[in-house]
Amino acid sequence: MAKVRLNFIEGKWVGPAGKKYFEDRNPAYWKELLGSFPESGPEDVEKAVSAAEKAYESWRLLPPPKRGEIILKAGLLLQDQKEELARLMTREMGKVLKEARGDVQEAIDMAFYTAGEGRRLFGKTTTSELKNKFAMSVRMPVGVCGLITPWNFPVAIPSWKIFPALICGNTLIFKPAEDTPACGAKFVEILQEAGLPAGVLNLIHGGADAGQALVNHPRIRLISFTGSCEAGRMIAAQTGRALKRCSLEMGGKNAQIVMADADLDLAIEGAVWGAFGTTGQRCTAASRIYIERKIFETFRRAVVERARKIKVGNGFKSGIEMGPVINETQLKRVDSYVRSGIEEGARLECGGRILKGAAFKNGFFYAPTVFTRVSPKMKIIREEIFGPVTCLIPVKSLEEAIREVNRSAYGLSSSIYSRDVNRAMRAIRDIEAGITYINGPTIGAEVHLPFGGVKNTGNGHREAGETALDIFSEWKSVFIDYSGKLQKAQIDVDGMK
Ligand code: UN1
Repeated sequence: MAKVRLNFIEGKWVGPAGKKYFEDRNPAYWKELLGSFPESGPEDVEKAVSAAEKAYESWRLLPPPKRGEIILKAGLLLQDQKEELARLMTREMGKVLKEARGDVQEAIDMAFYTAGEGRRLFGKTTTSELKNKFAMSVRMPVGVCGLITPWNFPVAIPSWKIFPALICGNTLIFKPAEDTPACGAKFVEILQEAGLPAGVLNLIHGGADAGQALVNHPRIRLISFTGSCEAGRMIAAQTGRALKRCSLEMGGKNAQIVMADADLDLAIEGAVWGAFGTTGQRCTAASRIYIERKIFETFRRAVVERARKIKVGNGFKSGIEMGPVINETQLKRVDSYVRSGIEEGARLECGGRILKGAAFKNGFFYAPTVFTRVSPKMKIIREEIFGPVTCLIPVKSLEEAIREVNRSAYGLSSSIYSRDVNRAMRAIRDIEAGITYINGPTIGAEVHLPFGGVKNTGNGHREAGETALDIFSEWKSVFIDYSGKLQKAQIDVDGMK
């Protein structure tokens, strides 16, 4: 029997109050069971909140450079255990091993970056309108935070939330996705090994019930969520009513523009990686490619030819370039989007089917899919599919391309391939997205820059970079009057006296 796993509350591994468990399986070989994890609910969350509140009292007072040292240690442990963790990730969610290593590397980068923040966490000092008075701003922690993370970057995305939240002095309840509980648990073990005191980081496994219990818990001051737009909308409404802080990072319908003056081979390579890397299961994946009409035919032929040749299979096998889709529900969802594209009149250039046969038995594999003749009304061009599906669309000019790119309800990542600096600059200025790449694909953000998007992609926050600190801290303005008398702001205005 596969191992029964537990929640982690106040430094101890404990079972769920409801005594129910869910199974964690390998999407490349569904017969393989990784373990059974707690199906948690409000009672478990309540215990975790109490533990986090208790730990908060001393954690918030620990000097930030000391908190940084624990994060640095966690980074070093992640480095030591990179291979083990990457292998666990490939087994648990299917991405090819090379990419899984990249996912862990992103968390290592985030640890090293955030550790140094312990000696910064800069506020500002400024002037006062009154004599003998000093003014500054400082950061305060928020309190107990609930972190809800997705399965597609099961180590990197938790690191974007956990490390900045910790450096700011918060205590946490972390709920990893139901599809990747083992990676989540491993991350928590590493932080524990790094010396994090009991109760500072609590782990609650489960699905929607556990998530809802976190979102609706009155003593959780902040929810940070990455996942679907549908769930995010609900969380925004609930936290809004409760006047709770909430940062959301949701979908994308990211576009790549290719101008006729571009390095064509580079743009083709970028499109294929952007569309099919991580089986298209990145919120930054390129699912719309706008190509200047003059080069459309050449580009189309090359991308379709490349897509057909992509080796799909178990991410552990050498030579495999694309792993499975995360689970059966998602596989069916991807396929139903493809059917809708065909029904709405788009032309299927390649793929468009669930892969069957001995090599794919017991796994959820989908063929890399390319559509052309797509119109702006079609679902496949408007909605996030989160699978290996992309659309190629001819445009006559940069202006038209940018107009089409901006038609989307989302605005996470974007890219333009062009050798013309003027065009690149216009794209930087005019594309409505949180990220724009020049001569690079839509995927591949680095952790020291803000990550997030506009419109339905989020609610105005940016993770990673120094902007993450603004999610996980509250500003306090401090005024120090050393005049020895009552000075009235806005009233004692004659500074000369
Ligand atoms: C995501 O898909 O949710 O920029 C995150 C990238 C990665 C992170 C993706 N560094 O594609």
